[in-house]
Amino acid sequence: MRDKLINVKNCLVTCLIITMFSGIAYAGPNSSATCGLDMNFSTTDIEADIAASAGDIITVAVVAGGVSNLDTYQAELVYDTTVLEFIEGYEEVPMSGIRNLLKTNRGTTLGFQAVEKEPGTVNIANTLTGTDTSEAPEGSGILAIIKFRVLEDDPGKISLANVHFVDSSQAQDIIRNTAGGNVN
Ligand SMILES: [Ca+2]
Repeated sequence: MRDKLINVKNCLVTCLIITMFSGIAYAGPNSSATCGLDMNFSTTDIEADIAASAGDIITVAVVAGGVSNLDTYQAELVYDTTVLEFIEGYEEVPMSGIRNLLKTNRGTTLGFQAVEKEPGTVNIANTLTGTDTSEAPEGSGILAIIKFRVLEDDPGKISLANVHFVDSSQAQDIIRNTAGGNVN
């Protein structure tokens, strides 16, 4: 009886260790990366809030932090449709000296998109051409620039959802450390 209990216990410990290791194996190199919104792209500080009135146009930057060999990203901006209207998205604004993070190491990108897939949700995605690790950037930078029209004087918010980063060896992470922004 005692041997059986010890066997059951050993089995439970083994199961626990397997679960822990598979958990570690699943977390890729970007598991601790961040993704946040800078509600005013024209200033260098990252602002979580912007003051705006009906009729104003706000330009929001999607900013990644702590990435490792980033090759591809996808994210959703979820916003209040009563307060905000999506206008357009860009991967960078060269005239303002704003380059896309993916191009940091002279790589070229393919298929940037910022598409309103349903009212209140804009999907952004972008990828490096090829999978050259030497072109895949480290660190922090701009993933997208998104313009919204403010429809009401009421406060509204934009949050990030379904953020996925993929590195140059095709290891994919869901980015859980995200930060949205507020229109006041
Ligand atoms: Ca700013």
